[in-house]
Amino acid sequence: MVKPDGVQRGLVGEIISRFEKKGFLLKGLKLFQCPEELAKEHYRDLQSKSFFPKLIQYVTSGPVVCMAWEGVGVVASARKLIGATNPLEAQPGTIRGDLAIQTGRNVIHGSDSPENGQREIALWFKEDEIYQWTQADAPWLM
Ligand code: RTP
Repeated sequence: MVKPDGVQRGLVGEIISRFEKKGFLLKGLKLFQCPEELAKEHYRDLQSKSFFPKLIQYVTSGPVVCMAWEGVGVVASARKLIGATNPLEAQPGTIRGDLAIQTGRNVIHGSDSPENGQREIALWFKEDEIYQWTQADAPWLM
């Protein structure tokens, strides 16, 4: 998900491009204003943290771009493409390392496990917003 600061700063194309160029398959994509209840459910594991209210305010402060990406090892690879939570600790070349400076404005969220990826797709997308399609066969890439 491109967070509200990423949308406001015009980074949506840049971020989508990095996942596309890596070779992942885009299965769902939408601009979406996140309701407070959904933000709280999405980040329920962090509800005891002191920054939780600010996090909810941030994620609901403007539209986000929800993306569902598919591919071999996509969750772990996306974490690498995204970089560390604190952008100042994120490696140059990563999305956060290149495009952000504050943990509280770190431009993108990525699922941290395949199970959470499935859970989050079900939370953020309706069933008919996920498209089943495949790239042209390229067996030499496997
Ligand atoms: P995300 O879920 O957004 O991909 O981030 P993450 O796994 O890298 O980090 P996580 O620990 O799950 O935190 C979720 C989001 O909460 C905000 N945060 N603020 N100390 C703070 O003020 C603080 N710590 C975390 C960040 O927006 C982080 O991405």
